[in-house]
Amino acid sequence: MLLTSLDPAHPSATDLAAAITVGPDSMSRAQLYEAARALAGSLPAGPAAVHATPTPETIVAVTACLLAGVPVVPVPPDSGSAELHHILTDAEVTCWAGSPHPGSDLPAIPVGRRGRGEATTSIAPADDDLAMIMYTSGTTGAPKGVRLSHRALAAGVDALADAWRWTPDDTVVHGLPLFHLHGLVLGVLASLRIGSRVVHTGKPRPERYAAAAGTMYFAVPTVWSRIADDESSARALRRARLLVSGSAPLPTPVFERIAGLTGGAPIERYGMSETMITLSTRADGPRLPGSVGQAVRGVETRLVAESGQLVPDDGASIGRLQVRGPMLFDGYLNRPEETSAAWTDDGWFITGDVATRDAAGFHRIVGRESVDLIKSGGYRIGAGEVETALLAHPSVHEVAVVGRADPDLGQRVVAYVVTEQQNRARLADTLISFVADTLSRHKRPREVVFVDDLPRNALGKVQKKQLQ
Ligand code: MLC
Ligand code: AMP
Repeated sequence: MLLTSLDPAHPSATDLAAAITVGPDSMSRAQLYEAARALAGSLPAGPAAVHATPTPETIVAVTACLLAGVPVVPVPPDSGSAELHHILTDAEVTCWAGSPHPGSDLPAIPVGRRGRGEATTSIAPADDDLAMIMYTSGTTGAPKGVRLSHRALAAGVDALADAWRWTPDDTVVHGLPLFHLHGLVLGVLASLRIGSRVVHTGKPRPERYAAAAGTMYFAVPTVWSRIADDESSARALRRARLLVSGSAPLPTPVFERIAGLTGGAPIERYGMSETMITLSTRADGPRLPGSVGQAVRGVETRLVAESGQLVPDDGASIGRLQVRGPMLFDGYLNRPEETSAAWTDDGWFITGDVATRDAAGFHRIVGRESVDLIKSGGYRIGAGEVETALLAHPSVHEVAVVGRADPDLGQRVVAYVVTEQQNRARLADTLISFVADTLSRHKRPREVVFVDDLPRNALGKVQKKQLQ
């Protein structure tokens, strides 16, 4: 069973007060289990969507799906119309577990209603069953559904328990969104497997992290950078056992400032929705700025040069990072071609990131192969999906979307637009809202730059490097 701490048949099963705290609300382990079981008994068999607001209800709903063996589809609450429609239809969602997204009229099974206790709860999901379909952006097209099995999630969590010496005595604190790997799987489900407590701060604000008493704190680099700028909050984290950063590169000055203010160098770990966390520095190992550490238990990595040769483990030669291990996904939903393109013929997953590795197996992520995947505040945003959204606006003739370095978000979305419209200030605002309302608010461009032409090469391909 994936969520071992909730399993009444497990030898160490005991209740735990305040196992989950979200903002002002807490639930014991038994309260969570009972609420989730009641909902699980009412869920139909097909995939269920969860409107993944940072609330206890979301945690009950996701837990219910996992107990019932119903694939759960976490939906970003800020999803706009086109993205919401895409996720619900692509995943063939049958209902909402818990409250629905206001933009959907699919039936919703509320949390708190007594279940009929029928069928689904009595069927324990098998390890190979699909646990979750998590949507993530590619370089082009609409987001892809990443198919994660119970087995992959369990293996991913167990490898982190090993790397971070994560035990039931820990309390994890974070305020990350509950619709991605970081906040949902690492930030909540891992604790329901390991037996640790979780405090979700609603939003990942420095003062809220400081006010919570945790042993492990999780955040993306944007949040660590904000904590580093808030000295008193940062100093309050001195009592923590581990400060963990991931989802985007942690800049060296932020690493050093956090280490200086808290007395502990942060753990940096690397992963993807498709692979869970595959690389990490260890609780009992060295932590250097820029290093995402070694392969976690069960994972192997290799770095491949453009020539196809393996690059030497000298800490300097750069290669395309490929990984394999038991926590990898089972392919993209409904995308056989993209699924097969994601693996090499000899079974390695192609991450799309480029890296170095030294003789002791420590990796540095140097960047991404494609300029078309943007990481903004830890969110993965495809340039192609934003371009497609903008091209649907009648005033847009041509467009190129890039990620530009941003001191707070790491990268921010910038759209270069060719238009004949004269009132450009107004058009910029219109286009930003247009993307926010169709895709999602966090995918909206932060800037629109109007140009007469896009820079193109002799073959007509847009030269994005000239725009960054
Ligand atoms: C929020 N907004 C963003 C944004 N976050 N815009 C661009 N990039 C972002 N990251 C927008 C909102 O839509 C809103 O728009 C406005 O900014 C203010 O919202 P907010 O909620 O007050 O923003 P803020 O507090 O600044 O949020 C920043 C943040 C948040 C860093 C706290 O983005 C965040 O929680 N990021 C974490 C993402 C994450 O968990 N990624 C993990 C993916 S899994 P408007 O229009 O309403 O004003 C993964 C694998 C792995 O990567 O390795 O972990
Ligand atoms: P996502 O699909 O949102 O899961 O994003 C995965 C991507 O985030 C990876 O392919 C990397 O590009 C990036 N990423 C995650 N962790 C790190 C890290 N520690 N350092 C650099 N990039 C990271």
